[in-house]
Amino acid sequence: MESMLTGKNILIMGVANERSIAWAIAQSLAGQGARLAFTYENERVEERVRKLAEKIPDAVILPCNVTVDEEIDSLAAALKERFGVLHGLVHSIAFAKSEELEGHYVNTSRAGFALAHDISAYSLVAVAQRMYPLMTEGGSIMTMTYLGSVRAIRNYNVMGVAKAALEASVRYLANDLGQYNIRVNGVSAGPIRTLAAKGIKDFNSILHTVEEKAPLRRGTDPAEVADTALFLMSSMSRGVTGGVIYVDSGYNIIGV
Ligand code: NAD
Ligand code: IMJ
Repeated sequence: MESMLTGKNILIMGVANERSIAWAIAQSLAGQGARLAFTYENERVEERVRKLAEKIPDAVILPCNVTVDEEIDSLAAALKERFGVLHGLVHSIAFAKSEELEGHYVNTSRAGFALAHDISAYSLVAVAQRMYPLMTEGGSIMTMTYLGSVRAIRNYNVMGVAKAALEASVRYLANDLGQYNIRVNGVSAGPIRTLAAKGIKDFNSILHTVEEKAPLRRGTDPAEVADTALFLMSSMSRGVTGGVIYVDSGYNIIGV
């Protein structure tokens, strides 16, 4: 059988190490024949990203700190040269200062709010505006989000507000880019032990609560997030845009 993503060129942003959700997604997409480009945030993670990406045949590896417009410009130029046409974009990037991820949201600083929104929400717009002109055969853009966008979750604080902006941004981008047959969606994953979960207070107890209360009575496996990404990157999801798909063992539907 022909693979689902044969002939598709897809950009993956947000691999930091082998636990990154973006890395699970990359493996799923590569397994279905996609040609992949990876970006890394800075030299600190470059070596690790190179080591991982080298496992994938023909992978392109490029730098991109999403807070720097010129780096996104250069990325778009490099992809135009290497790929010509782009079919998919996976955005799996978030950051807030650790001091904003504990205590009360009411104490959020102006600078902390701005930084979290810049990296975690605006970056999707900044990247989409430079990549959609390369999606001349239509395309699929996806980002990663979390339940803290719609519920007040302890310690998630300014990240929750940034994810709410990100999800609203998905709707506006979907409305703008639909005319070019470019779809834009979010995947809301349940808690997963990655670098972005490291040092988070009570993470263990949150995982435990999900395993106990979620309809499927278990946590979220990055591979199942990755397979939803595969669906979104493929033509199987051709009628789906502007939405958020929960991959969280059903936890989000639970009341008391
Ligand atoms: P991760 O730490 O592996 O990935 C976060 C990535 O963001 C890293 O690769 C990091 O390099 C990148 N990044 C941060 N600042 C950047 C910048 N200025 N420029 C470029 N890249 C930058 O952790 P993860 O859990 O794989 O997180 C990926 C996404 O999934 C995030 O959007 C996160 O909010 C979301 N998410 C995570 C969970 C979870 O429980 N781990 C649950 C739901 C959603
Ligand atoms: C993050 C903080 C607080 C509670 C949290 C999380 N819960 C979950 C996460 C319950 C599941 C992980 N998550 C969904 C994120 O989006 C994480 C984003 C993040 C994590 C860090 C940790 C290290 C740091 N800055 C960060 N910025 C964003 O310095």
